[in-house]
Amino acid sequence: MISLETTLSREDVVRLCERVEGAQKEARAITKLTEEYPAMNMDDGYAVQNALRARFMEQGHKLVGWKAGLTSKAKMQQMGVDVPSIGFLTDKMAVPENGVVSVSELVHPRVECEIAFMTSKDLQGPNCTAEQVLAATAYVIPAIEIIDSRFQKFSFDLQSVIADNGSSARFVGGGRPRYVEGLDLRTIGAVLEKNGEIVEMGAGAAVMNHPAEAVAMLVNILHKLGETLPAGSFVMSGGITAAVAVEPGDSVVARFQHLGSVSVSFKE
Ligand code: OOG
Ligand code: MG
Repeated sequence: MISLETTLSREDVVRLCERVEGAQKEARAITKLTEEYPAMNMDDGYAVQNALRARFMEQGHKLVGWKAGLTSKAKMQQMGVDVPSIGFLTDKMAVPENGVVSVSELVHPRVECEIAFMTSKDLQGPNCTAEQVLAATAYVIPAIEIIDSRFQKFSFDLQSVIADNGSSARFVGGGRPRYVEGLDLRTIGAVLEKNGEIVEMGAGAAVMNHPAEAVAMLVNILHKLGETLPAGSFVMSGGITAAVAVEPGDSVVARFQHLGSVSVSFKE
């Protein structure tokens, strides 16, 4: 059951969904949705995101998992928000390890290093805990997320970014999948390199003190969307550090303690 407290009419949700979809497909920057709908709230943002997900599913995209976003202080400070959010991930967003992403398909991409979870049991809210997440985790794997806000100057508010599916654009999983038993995800270090230089670094605890907390938060938001997290989901727990802008010619490597590294590069 969906338990969102929305203020937008169905027609406005469809209208905003089409606007975001157009901006994503044509790699075009648009103004924040709140400029036209100043009263819209976060739940309205999720209503637009739900409509976008339904539309992509109708077009044959497959849901492969979800992402938590704005889960670290570094990310919140960078974006000027203080509440985490979630978005959905489809097969069309997946990039192979060491793959090449075409920047011309995106507006102004940035990269983030994240710990991703592959689940082996169904999870559901409203009271999902980090312990339940860890018990339902098949393995963790390092990931790079390529985010791309469709809003001008990468400047947004929570309502708008949620409607834009949490800036989801592409993601890459790689490195060494590891069981969580015996791993302390809080103290795992991560280093983000661009063109051979270290540009950001951090540790797992940057994400809500433990990345599994971010996944539990995500499952609890899914409950509000009337969704559960099925076994076999790929879930990104959120950028550990601030996101880094990329352009054609750049190559990026995220190196994780115990989990190996994952890389991606960018062309025109
Ligand atoms: C929103 C998406 C944030 C993360 O890992 O924090 C995100 C944005 O910053 O555009 O994916
Ligand atoms: Mg992210």
